[in-house]
Amino acid sequence: MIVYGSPLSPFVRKTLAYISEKGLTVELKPVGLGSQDPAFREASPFGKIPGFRDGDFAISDSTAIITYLEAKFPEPALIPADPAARARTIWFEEFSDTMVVGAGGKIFFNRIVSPRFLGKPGDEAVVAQGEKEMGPLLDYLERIIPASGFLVEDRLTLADIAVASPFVNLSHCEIEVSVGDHPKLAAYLAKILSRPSFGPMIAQEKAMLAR
Ligand SMILES: N[C@@H](CCC(=O)N[C@@H](CS)C(=O)NCC(=O)O)C(=O)O
Repeated sequence: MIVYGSPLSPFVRKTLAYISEKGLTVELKPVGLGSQDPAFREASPFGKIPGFRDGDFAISDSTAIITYLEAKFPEPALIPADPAARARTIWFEEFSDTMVVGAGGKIFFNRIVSPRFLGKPGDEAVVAQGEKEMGPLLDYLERIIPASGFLVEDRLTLADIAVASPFVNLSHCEIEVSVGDHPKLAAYLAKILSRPSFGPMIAQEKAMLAR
């Protein structure tokens, strides 16, 4: 199986961490923004990462890829079977993919992508807007993180993988969730992001950005 993309994308990172937690192995084929690589474009017609291939089957979108893998490899179940737990898991994934990535992406794009990869200075007004939008999202997570340290069913699910992933992009911008302001969220992120599914990947990303 192949994943096309870069772990600097929160969607690629989510997919790779999920694959690791499933105990599966994939080949990561690095693909940059705008790549016209035909095998990648067959998987991802609009060039978004991650793309994915399993033999003749090719598709894009982290949620679609994870849906395929969860159906093909049901154990360990990272999307619960119980209706309410399943719905909550998908809620957290959607919340993170749209709201957290939406706010965090404004910061990451202008602090890292634009200056480092596009050769254009970032727009600090957009960064400030992203930080403003992030505030209520952090407060929400601080309020609802259960004592178990897992968002759903008191065990690791896709919800935790999806929610933790975009916070790595913020840490690349040297924006850490502060223990002073959000102690539960800071402890939660430290625990999820130190798992073997995330830890080595984050170290590799940091090394890539340090070059
Ligand atoms: N809903 C998609 C979003 C994928 C996405 O927007 N990826 C970004 C990188 S973080 C991308 O490829 N952007 C390039 C573009 O839009 O051309 C998913 O979950 O995979």
